[in-house]
Amino acid sequence: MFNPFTLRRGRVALAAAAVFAVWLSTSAGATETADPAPIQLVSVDTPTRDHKLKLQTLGLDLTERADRDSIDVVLYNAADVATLREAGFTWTVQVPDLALRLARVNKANKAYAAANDESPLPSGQNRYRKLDDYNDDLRRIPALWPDLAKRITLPQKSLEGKTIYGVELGKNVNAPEDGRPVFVMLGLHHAREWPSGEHAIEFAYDLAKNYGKDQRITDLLNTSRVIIVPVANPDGFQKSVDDGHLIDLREVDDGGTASILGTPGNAYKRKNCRIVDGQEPAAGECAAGSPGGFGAGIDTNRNYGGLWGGPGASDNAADPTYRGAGPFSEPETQAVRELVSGRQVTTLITNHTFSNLVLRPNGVAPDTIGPDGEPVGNAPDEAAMKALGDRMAAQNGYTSQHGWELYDTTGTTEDWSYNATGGFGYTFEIGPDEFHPPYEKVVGEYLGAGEYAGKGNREAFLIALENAVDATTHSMIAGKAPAGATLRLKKSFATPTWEGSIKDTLDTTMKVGSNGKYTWHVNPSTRPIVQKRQVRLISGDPLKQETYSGTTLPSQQTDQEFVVDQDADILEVKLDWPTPDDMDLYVYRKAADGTLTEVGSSTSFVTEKERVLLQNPEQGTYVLRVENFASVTPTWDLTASLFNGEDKEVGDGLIETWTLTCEQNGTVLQRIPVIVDRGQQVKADLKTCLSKWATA
Ligand code: 0X9
Ligand code: ZN
Repeated sequence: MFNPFTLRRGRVALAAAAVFAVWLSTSAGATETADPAPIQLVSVDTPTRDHKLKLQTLGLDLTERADRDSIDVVLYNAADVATLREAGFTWTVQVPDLALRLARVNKANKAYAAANDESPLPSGQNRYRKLDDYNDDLRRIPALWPDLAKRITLPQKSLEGKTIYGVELGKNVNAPEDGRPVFVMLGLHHAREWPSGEHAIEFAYDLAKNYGKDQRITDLLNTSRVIIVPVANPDGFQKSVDDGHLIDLREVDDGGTASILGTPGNAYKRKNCRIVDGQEPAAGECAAGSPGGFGAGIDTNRNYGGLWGGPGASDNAADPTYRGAGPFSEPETQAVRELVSGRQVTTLITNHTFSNLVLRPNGVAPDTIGPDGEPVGNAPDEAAMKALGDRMAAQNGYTSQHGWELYDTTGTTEDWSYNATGGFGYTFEIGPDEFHPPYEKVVGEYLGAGEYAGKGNREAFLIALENAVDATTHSMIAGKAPAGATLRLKKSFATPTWEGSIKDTLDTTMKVGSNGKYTWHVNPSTRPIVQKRQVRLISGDPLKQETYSGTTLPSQQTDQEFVVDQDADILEVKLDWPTPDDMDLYVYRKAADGTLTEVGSSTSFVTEKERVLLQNPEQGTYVLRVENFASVTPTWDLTASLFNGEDKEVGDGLIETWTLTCEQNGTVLQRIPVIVDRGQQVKADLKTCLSKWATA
């Protein structure tokens, strides 16, 4: 097996927790050889979307932290550095040695815990939890609030056989389902993103503690059920957090003589514990991992079924975004799938770190041609999801944007859950710049700090929960039915993957109350993915067209001016060249003083040609810039055209139904189809069921 650690001369093995190695320095100032290259966090210069997309093709470990001109990337070894350099990128080092950084964070965390018996968090927690701590909390919360909270067990165990626990909260939580809408919060899909679990479990404490004291929270838990699964990837998280806590490079800061040294082990592990597709990991195999713990496993956030296998997910098992052998091949994603398919989840948040973002569907850009041959477009609920995302992001100063705005992804949690169920779904990327920052920062992100004091993710989560109960953002079915009857809403359909489809079944139940009336908060009967979506397409012959040819040497650029001298719906700029290499295209608006503002750039991968589309281009001068990023063949053709546009509805425009059944002891007494749109309330008195029930 590959040994992830390199022994340092003059150091003797002292202790090993699992396979995480710790060494004791026996001689101060020993000459060190064969040190493993430190794991670094760097900011790669990516001034255009094309650079960003190109960076994504290199198999490196991209974070979500980016600004207009850069993306943060984790570099694990000399090979990663070489990959970046050979692709022509430049970068700035943010954290030169993540193990050292972790040693400092651990030190700060010890000091924080020593100085604060309790933090101001709802639970008073003052340090990062380990897996057992989460499992203790998931027992403790129901023990403390037995009528309000119950522990739940997800229907699948992790690959290493760990039970995935959650907690369900709501008034009379132990009574059968009574039609209240469900809010789901998930943490720790990615092993190293420790705050994502902390915020989830703290929200559970927050709700439980404040029920009956805070009117807003009381109302929310009277009218909803909240399901919180803080650790969706327990195998990976355990490796990351256990190794991370061990790092104690104490001589680095204080110059002590005896030093405990370690590599980061799995502290920066991202994925799950699938080492070989289709096989369960052997004992200890996952922990042995790979340098930094990053290589091994499947990215659970690329393994969901929605558009599985499409852009922004890798088919290479060594890559950080490895999608796995097939949609939902992993028990951890299957567990979440079954949870979400078995309840009416009207709003879902999946927590990650980092980059201070609130991301909403879709995971790929609207002009991406989807598996149906049409542009994917925006989500049909874009306006409402944007409004909610913006409101949540404002509580912590986060940026609210589409998932795809930084880089494409397919197979993510909310892209599946939203498109399969219609429940609104968001990814929170918690914290500005680290996977697991000093714990005090985690406290601040939750409660809000500085100008966000008293808001923070706590307030954002409460806003999300308010959305979950707000019937105008989902659907309702109500009517008369026999007291005590089980009602079932069921729907089976094909969820498109990138190259085919998988069968999904939503199957949810509730029990009719003693008054013989029911009100069921549900998701719309028609899924977003089959609804019509608006896409603006080119119509007719060009109003104006210019073609240019040129030559640009590698790493050089050529500018070409084009004047928009009439009203047009669309400006299309196309760049073509003879061989499948990489040329990039940028379009700038030229101001009167000659300054250039980028208004578009091409979005292609290495083997595709470049194309920019601008809607309603302002009249004036545009600069079309051709950059030879890596192409050996420097000749190109450029075409700029003005067109009238046509708004096209794409998508099947299907109307789907729920099948509503009324059951007595498992026997179906009535079955009806129900069509209900978002924001709509449908009345369905189950008269046949009532009459049969009476005689049964
Ligand atoms: O890449 C991911 O899975 C998420 N970011 S992270 O750094 N926590 O790994 C983002 C998922 C959704 N984001 C996009 N569609 N870009
Ligand atoms: Zn993540």
